[in-house]
Amino acid sequence: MAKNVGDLLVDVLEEAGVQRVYGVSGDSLNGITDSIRTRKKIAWVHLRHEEVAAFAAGAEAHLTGKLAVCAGSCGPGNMHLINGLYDCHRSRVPVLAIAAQIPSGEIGSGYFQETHPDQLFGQCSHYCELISQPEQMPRVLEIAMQTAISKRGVAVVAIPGDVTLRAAVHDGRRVHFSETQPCVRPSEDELNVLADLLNRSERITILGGAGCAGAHDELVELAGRLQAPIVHAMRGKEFIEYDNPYDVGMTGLLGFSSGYHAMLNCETLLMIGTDFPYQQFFPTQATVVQIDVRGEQIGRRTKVDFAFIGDTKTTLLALLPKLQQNQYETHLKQSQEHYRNARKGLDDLAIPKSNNKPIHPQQVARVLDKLASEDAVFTCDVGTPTIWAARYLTMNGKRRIIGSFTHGSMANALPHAIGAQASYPGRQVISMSGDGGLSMLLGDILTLQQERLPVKIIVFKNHSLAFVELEMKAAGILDFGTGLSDPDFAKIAEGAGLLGLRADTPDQVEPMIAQALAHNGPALIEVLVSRQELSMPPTITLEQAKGFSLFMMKAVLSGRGDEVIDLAKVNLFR
Ligand SMILES: Cc1cc2nc3c(=O)[nH]c(=O)nc-3n(C[C@H](O)[C@H](O)[C@H](O)COP(=O)(O)OP(=O)(O)OC[C@H]3O[C@@H](n4cnc5c(N)ncnc54)[C@H](O)[C@@H]3O)c2cc1C
Ligand SMILES: Cc1ncc(C[n+]2csc(CCOP(=O)(O)OP(=O)(O)O)c2C)c(N)n1
Ligand SMILES: [Mg+2]
Repeated sequence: MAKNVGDLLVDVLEEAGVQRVYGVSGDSLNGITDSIRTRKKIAWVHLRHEEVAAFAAGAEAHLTGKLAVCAGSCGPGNMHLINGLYDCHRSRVPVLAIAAQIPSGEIGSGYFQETHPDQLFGQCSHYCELISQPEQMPRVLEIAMQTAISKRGVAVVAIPGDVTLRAAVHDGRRVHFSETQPCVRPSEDELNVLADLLNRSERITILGGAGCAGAHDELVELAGRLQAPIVHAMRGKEFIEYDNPYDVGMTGLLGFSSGYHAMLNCETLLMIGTDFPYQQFFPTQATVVQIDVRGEQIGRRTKVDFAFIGDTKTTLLALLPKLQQNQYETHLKQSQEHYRNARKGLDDLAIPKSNNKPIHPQQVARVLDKLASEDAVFTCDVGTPTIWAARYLTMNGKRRIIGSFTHGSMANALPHAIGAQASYPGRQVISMSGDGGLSMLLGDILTLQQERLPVKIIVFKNHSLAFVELEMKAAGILDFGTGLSDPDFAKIAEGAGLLGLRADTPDQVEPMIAQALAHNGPALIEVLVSRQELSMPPTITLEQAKGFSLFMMKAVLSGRGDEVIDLAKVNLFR
């Protein structure tokens, strides 16, 4: 049978190594799904909501580093992809979205389900084009794929259903090359300037982020040479924290006070591969150096005195031979000591003091960390699960963490877990879900059973949108609209074909998490955790706090009820 445009589209994806397409089917997608149906190398992952499809593709791309694909039918079908695609785009993971379009002859008539995907997706993609003629295929698709991969982000191809069913004009893939890997680094002269600056500095702190992926050993060697504590930003945690004697924790509101102080006390701040967004946590006096592979990232967050464009690993390999051993140890030693104390403070909070309710969420996260496998993939919802993941999950170079860290969308954890599990069927995947987050995209709990994905969901059931409640309290306004009248999630899970468990007291936490992790199939445990784990310290009056959102404060949530905000050295409200 002659090939149609839909077949050609699937051929190209298959040849490029795409193994699955996440989506919800629809009339306008028939030309594509019908072609996928007959394939052996490419699968259709059938979800209940297209937003989940986009998040799932994002998780796959995050873990594999390769192009992942999602699809939605015309109008509302692909519109549902948008929030998930925003997340992929802002997290810079390569994702192709196929947005089916209404019949080509109807475009512009206000037809049933008519939208304009080429305009709708413009803000969350690097490339977004309509294929209106078979002649454009596969060139436009290949440009989209190439753009998503090389610019890292989303590319969208909109294609009317009738076009996918027309005879293909061209035969197969036009481009045949593997992913390029250029070495990008500053010039020799620039490296000499950088080396000279670092060789003259005593108190140096490194702030590293996700751009340090793949450069762990070089980063540790650099820190040793410079006697520099390494502070990490959230997306750098999985690449920087492990096997790293120089790590002094994360900075930011959810970070460690040690991370904040190591940055505050330095004379030279060396930012490497980070876009840590909160300006108020940067030092004002230090000389700031920034290394990033993207020039447009330089100076976005703080003043920068020296800028260098380069890939972290390539740049550090070229820089290291130029660096002398820094003899000044005090800054590093003090930062490490501060980190040990901060770490101990947080660890103490994870030990249950009695078997009384409610359970502290820190205990849950700590037990998860202890029982999870060597190469577990954790996903965490935006809300307090992000705090527990940041503080209690131990990384080791094999474990991974996925969250909606840049876009900050609720309900990401289950969808991300679906994508992680679909791409790594044998791996342990754990979703740290909020009760608000889980219920927002609850429908896709059904996917776990249908697609045979043994994801383990841990629900932090605090009967509230707790993170927002905390922000309201911090802003000095009465919390409103944050209570959740929760269902029995364990029963819902049982009804959806999962193992459903419920932990009410601290002594049930460990055995139940162990049972869920050992279960041969998907499982959900709801854990009744305290609602107000982190509240404002009584010493801050409403009047003082007014007008400050938590993220505007120069403060780190310490985690202790009486001393919750560990104020920075400078007076917070001066
Ligand atoms: C509720 C909530 C609270 C949060 N609180 C905190 C907090 O307290 N602290 C915190 O740190 N984060 C927090 N975050 C996350 C925060 O919003 C940012 O997403 C995060 O800090 C960014 O981490 P990053 O700099 O590692 O990654 P990114 O923002 O992804 O930046 C990576 C940088 O590396 C560059 N890069 C990529 N590849 C390379 C390469 N090969 N070589 C060189 N450069 C490269 C990129 O161009 C980019 O500039 C929170 C998120 C949520 C949802
Ligand atoms: C889609 C979306 N809606 C609203 C918000 C604002 N928001 C951030 S965290 C949060 C609460 C999350 O509640 P839950 O999942 O129960 O987690 P908790 O903080 O209670 O642990 C809300 C409403 C958001 N980030 N994303
Ligand atoms: Mg909640």
